Amino acid sequence: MDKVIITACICGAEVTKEHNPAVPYTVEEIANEAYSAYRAGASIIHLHVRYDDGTPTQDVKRFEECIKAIRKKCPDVIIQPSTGGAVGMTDDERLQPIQLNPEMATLDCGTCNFGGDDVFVNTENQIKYFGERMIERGIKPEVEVFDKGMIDMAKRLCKKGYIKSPMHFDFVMGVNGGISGEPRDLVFMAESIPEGSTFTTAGVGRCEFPMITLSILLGGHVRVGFEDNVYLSKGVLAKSNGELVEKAARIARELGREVATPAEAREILGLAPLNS
Ligand code: KMH
Ligand code: ZN
Repeated sequence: MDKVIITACICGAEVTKEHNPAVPYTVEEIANEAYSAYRAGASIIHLHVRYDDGTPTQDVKRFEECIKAIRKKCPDVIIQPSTGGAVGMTDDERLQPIQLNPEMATLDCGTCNFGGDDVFVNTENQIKYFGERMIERGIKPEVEVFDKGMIDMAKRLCKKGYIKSPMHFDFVMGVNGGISGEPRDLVFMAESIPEGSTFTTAGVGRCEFPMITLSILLGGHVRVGFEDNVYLSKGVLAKSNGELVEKAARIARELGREVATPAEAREILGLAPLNS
């Protein structure tokens, strides 16, 4: 089996310092959290950014500042901006960070309830629009799916040329409105993607560590971080994203899979080597 790629989703758009005081908002906090994750073994940083008061933003200048600050501390890490942003943002608002030509970016492949009255909207035409913009710029999408039907949508749009093959999926398990985070759900998702695809798994809240453990066993990759979960174990807040990554790396090694470096992650995902 390939080595395990660990993605750290260090900040997200919804989680706040009220949930965990270590959630980063400022450029410096975001860079420090990325560094803690990188040092612990993360080769991809899934990036949302905030203004200093914690408000989520897709502002390209703020992304540029954060990416520069992360690059200084983590020279070879893969930075994967979110194009999901926060619920309610417009398409072009969400797409701003792709102007910076990152190696990867997320491509959300369906609409779902997102807790309370929130609906995260990704219509078929929106997904096509986002997919085309990423192809134009040579950006590898991480196909983010919150339910099985979204895998089917991605497969259809891949056939039509809106997403390049082989696809790399992120299964987000346990969102209140998406597929739940039971083992059989993840097996179902993993068995539903086209041959030759790769996948990573994220589990929300208490699903995080059970889901990533199963993902490692199934030959997948893993995502951990404050965007998905702020606890290291039951009732114990993680002091940093690095602590969550450390635990993921420990589980991977215990299960006989080594952790991929950024260079190895690029090879597994078919990304160009750095500075090529
Ligand atoms: N914040 C969520 C509404 C992504 O990054 O692409 C969407 C999200 C997905 O986090
Ligand atoms: Zn995200």
